[in-house]
Amino acid sequence: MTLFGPRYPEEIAKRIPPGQRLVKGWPVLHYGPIPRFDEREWRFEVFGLVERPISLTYAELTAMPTTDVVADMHCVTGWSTLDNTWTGVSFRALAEKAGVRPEAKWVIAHCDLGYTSDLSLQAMMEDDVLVAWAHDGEELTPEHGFPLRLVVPQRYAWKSAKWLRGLELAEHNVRGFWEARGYHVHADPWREERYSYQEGPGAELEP
Ligand SMILES: Nc1nc2c(c(=O)[nH]1)N[C@H]1C(S)=C(S)[C@@H](COP(=O)(O)O)O[C@H]1N2
Ligand SMILES: [Mo]
Repeated sequence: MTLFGPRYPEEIAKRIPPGQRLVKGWPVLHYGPIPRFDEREWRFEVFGLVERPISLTYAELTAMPTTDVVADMHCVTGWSTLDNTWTGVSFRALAEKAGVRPEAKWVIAHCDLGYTSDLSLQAMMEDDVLVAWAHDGEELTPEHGFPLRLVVPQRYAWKSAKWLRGLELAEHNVRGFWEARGYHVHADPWREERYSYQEGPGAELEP
């Protein structure tokens, strides 16, 4: 029970993780400039420990069977938004298409201009993880990640990498942009996994 700060109706309150507050609208948050999109040279790739590496044009990717996911979003700086509808292709569908090798334990997201994030394959295989190009029925705007972003609803939003260009399957973890700067490898907001000092010794061995 918090004495100060917002009070939410019970239905809403139970959807807001500890230390988070609801915001109006949809904040824009990222490090660095917004990359520009050149459809002729743009490819989305799934590579690394896979049987059949994937390289798709934007038209090919968006022609794949699509999925809609309704999900909440939690930024580690403290803001949350509820009931975002994302449209895209599920990670599971991509993993199946590529044929993930049994040694793969981690997924590294690669973005334009060098941003990366990492997650365990186990976290990525949740059924609400997708690569998305639309939000609430509208094409993503450039500041929110157009033409493509990763969405991992059950982890803090820095894992939902914008301007996504590739997903790499790996046996060993490679810490991403924020993970290398003191943020948690697993980033579950319900466990308040914000900072790397909270990680147990086996965090990068046992997802
Ligand atoms: N490529 C890239 N993706 C990124 C970031 C970034 O700096 N670069 N910031 C992350 C962070 S910290 C958050 S909270 C969300 C914010 O997404 P939004 O701007 O669409 O709200 O994007 C994430 N994805
Ligand atoms: Mo964030």
